[in-house]
Order: sequence, then C-alpha cells, then structure tokens
Amino acid sequence: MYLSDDSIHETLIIQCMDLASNGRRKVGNGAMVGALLVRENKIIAQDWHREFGADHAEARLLHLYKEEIQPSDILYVNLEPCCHKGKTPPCTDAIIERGIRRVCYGMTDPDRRNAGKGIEVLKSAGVKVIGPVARARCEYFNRGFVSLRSKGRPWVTIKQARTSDGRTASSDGLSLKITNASQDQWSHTYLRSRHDVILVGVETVVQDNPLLDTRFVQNNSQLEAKYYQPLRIILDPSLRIPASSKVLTDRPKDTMVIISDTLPSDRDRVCDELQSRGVSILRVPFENGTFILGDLLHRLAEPNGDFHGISSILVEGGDRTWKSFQEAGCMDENVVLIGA
Ligand code: AOF
Ligand code: ZN
Repeated sequence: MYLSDDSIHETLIIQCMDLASNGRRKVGNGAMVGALLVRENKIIAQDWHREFGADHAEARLLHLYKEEIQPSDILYVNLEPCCHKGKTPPCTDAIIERGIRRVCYGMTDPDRRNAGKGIEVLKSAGVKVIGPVARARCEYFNRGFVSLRSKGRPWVTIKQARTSDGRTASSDGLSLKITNASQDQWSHTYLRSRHDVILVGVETVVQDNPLLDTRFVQNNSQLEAKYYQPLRIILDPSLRIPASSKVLTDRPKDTMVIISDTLPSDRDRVCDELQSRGVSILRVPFENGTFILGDLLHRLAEPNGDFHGISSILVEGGDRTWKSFQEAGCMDENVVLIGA
C-alpha cells in the first residue's frame, strides 16, 4: 500500500502523543510531549517528557541517542520545541547542535515564552520544519496544558448521569445507579483515564462511597487510554467525610480533601490524622455556601513543594457541585450519560 508523506507524518505525530501519554499527571502543570527519531520511515529512537522538571522529550531522546544523525533523519514531536531556558535548557539548542536537519511538529506551543519562536529559531538555523500536523488532535490531547497557558486555569469537563426521565443520583437524596456496564467502561476509558483529577462533592462520597478510579478502562494505545490512576479531589468544606470511605483507605496518597479556610481548629486533629495517612488537605476560601472556585483552580494549577500542579479536572457530581462549576463559568466540556 502506498502512503503519502502527509499520512506518514500524521501517523507518527499520533504515535508521539501515545508515548507522551505515559507522562499524564506526572508532568504536573506542564505539557505531555513525545518524540521520535525516524530514518527512512523507521523509528530509530523514541522518548517522552517523563515528569515535572525533568528533561524535555526531544532533549532526552537526543541526549540518549549516541549514534550519528543523518541529514535525512526526521525528528517528530507533538509540541513545538522550546527555545527558552526554563527548568531545562532550550530544546532548539540540542536539535541544532546534534545536527538534526528536519523537524515535524504537531502544534505551536501556547506558552508565551515560546509561541512560534521555537519554529523561527529552527528555520533560521536552516532546519526544514514540517507542520503543524494533526494540530486539532494535538491541541485536544494537551487541552489541560493549553487551558492553563491560555486561560490560567485547568480544563474542566463535567460528567453527568441522568435517567431518561431526567432524574440524577442526588436529586432525590438516594444513591441511584444510572449508567450500565458499557457506559462505565466508556467513561473510564474516555473520561477518567484522560484527566488528571476526578472531583466530587462530599455528599457523593457519603451516599455512594465510590472508588473514583479507572478500573474499567479498555487499554488501547490508539485511544491514548492506559491504565492510570487520577488524583481524587473531594470538596468537603466542614470535613465530614467518613474516615472509612474508600477514597481514604484505598490509595490515600491519591486523595486531596478541600476544606474551608475558616474551619474551626477543633477539626485540626481530624486533618492531622488524614494527613498522617498520606491524604492531602487544602484550605480554600468558602463563602455563601460555595468554595471560591477561581481560588481553588488557581491553587491546583500552581506547583507548591511536592505538588506539581494539575491541568485537567473531571467533575463527576453531584448536582450542587456541577452547578457551582457551571455558574462560575468554569466548564469546558459537558458530557451527559443517559441511563435507563
Ligand atoms: C519541549 N519539549 O518535552 C516539553 C516542552 O518548566 P520547563 O522548563 O519544563 O518548561 C516548561 C515549558 O516547556 C512548557 O510550558 C512548554 O512550553 C515547554 N514544554 N517543550 O520542547 C517538551 N515538555
Ligand atoms: Zn524543550
């Protein structure tokens, strides 16, 4: 079968994203990036940005690949190579110094320090630059990172489940199983495994005692879906989460509880106990019955000590939590699953 250059480039950029997805949640508030070195349509080296503060994908690839580069080799990368010095040196320096003559990229970097300048630097050094290739797909893949750099807050997807007559699990105060097994498999694969965070209000934890994990994910590299566990965030202003909740006993280090910054100090002992299990506690302003979401989202986007920031949130419920995000205008995508 004959494949055009365009379709080869597109296939390889999609492969970069598949590699890049190994860095999901590990890269903190940075981008997920994968790189391939290709000689005569064969991949001869590959790498990805592994974690926050670590070497960038293409810099790591070029550092570890010790053989000679040939003029016809093409470096593929799903994000424009950076030309700024951040936590690591500019990738454009490594590309030019190692003698790469052709670069194919997926999308322009929304980071203001770069934003097209990386491409210009490469072109002025005589490198042939191909791209953007599969731009929309690359931007959607890194939608969390794009949202942070363009709007200053993480990407927010709201997932709602309704019965065909319009009821939701919490509208009648009862725990109500709405979705069926194949819908759960779909949402674990397409939603839960593609966000850094699953967020719910404490009432959902009290009613349903959910695990908030990705146990039904269908592994499929072409869908960038991999077995991976998101951070769980519980909005719990007055700290009433039951100590035996699954989210506190199963992988407590993957759970963060958001409490009101005015919570009385007689609750400090409960906070200490949760923190000693590895649960993170974050105090956020709470006014008129709701957290100030702008504050919360800003705090979640900013690295702080061992916390490296997050870029995307899946809001799973219940009614009050959905409404507070919608009313604050903090919603990028709304997925509604209709059950029986
Ligand atoms: C690349 N390749 O693999 C990544 C890039 O804080 P730093 O130094 O890690 O820089 C973060 C910025 O670098 C980030 O905002 C984005 O512009 C770029 N990320 N660039 O060439 C990579 N991860
Ligand atoms: Zn870089």
